[in-house]
Amino acid sequence: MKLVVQIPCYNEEEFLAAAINDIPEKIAGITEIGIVVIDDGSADKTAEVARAHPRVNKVVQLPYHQGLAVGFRAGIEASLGLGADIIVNTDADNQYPGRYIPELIKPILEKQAEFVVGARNIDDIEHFSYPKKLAQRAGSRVISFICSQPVPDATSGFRAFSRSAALWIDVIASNYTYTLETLVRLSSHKVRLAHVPITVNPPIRKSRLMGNSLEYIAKSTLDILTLVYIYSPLKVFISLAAFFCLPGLFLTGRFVYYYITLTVERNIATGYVQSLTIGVGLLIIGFFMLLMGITSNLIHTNRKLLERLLLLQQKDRE
Ligand SMILES: Nc1nc2c(ncn2[C@@H]2O[C@H](COP(=O)(O)OP(=O)(O)O)[C@@H](O)[C@H]2O)c(=O)[nH]1
Ligand SMILES: [Mg+2]
Repeated sequence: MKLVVQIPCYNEEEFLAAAINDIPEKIAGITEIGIVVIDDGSADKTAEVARAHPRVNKVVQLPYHQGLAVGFRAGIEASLGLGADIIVNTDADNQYPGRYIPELIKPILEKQAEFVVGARNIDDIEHFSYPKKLAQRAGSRVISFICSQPVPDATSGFRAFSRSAALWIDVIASNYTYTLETLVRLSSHKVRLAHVPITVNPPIRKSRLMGNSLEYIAKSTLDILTLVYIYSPLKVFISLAAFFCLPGLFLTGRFVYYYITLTVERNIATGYVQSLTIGVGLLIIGFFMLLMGITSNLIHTNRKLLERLLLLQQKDRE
């Protein structure tokens, strides 16, 4: 059973060696441990540090800076190429203690799950600001809703994938993070998900990914919205159709009720033309939302077919 630990990096010459040294050299149930470092066009000596480290098996060097999602995906391909049965993703700043790796991969070794997330207790993390904690919790709730199962820590970068789960991985909705999309995508393919509680090391530098809490919240919200309409378009457009159709029906019904009870039965002239105009307008918008939902669901079905073709292509390469 071969484990490959991948570390996506951007300007990590200072901290990378410590993160690699923290990875256990022996793990029960694992016969070989490989390490892949992905250098995403760093301006410093990240790639040199990685190549000089005796435990690193492969350094993937992207020709220019492309963002964490691209680096993560390149790492998954390289790890699969090295014959990994299990892939662990971790950070170069040694945020996730290497001693948790055996626990992280345990559900995969025991065939209980194919995808395991190291879940931090967000409330206990002192260096997270209050808005960041709020955003984390809200994000995890929305992702739990989309995935139809509880996801306690949706943005943790400490994860383990079985080979079969890793074959499904792709990131199309964001170029700065893979964390949310892998959860949504793999659970849409019924990959079994598990969560292992972990603690984190205190930060040794500022986040490379997020400048401040506001940026974090804005980017995560945009990511979640993109994921919802890519992966659950019917839910989005049916909700929008209901949002317009329900008041539309009410207003149109109001007009019809008064027209029948007053004008038809008692011959009293009634107004309520505004209700009719606005009601019909809303119904028309709602109807178009429904059509959009059907069209986007067809596109969604096509995407699923493409994903299946990509999977077959991956399997063919093996
Ligand atoms: N490939 C790539 N990796 C990145 C990029 N930004 C951050 N990383 C890596 O992603 C991991 C997490 O980054 P970090 O700054 O610790 O994010 P945080 O823990 O969410 O604050 C680290 O290993 C970084 O080197 C990027 O633009 N490209
Ligand atoms: Mg970090």
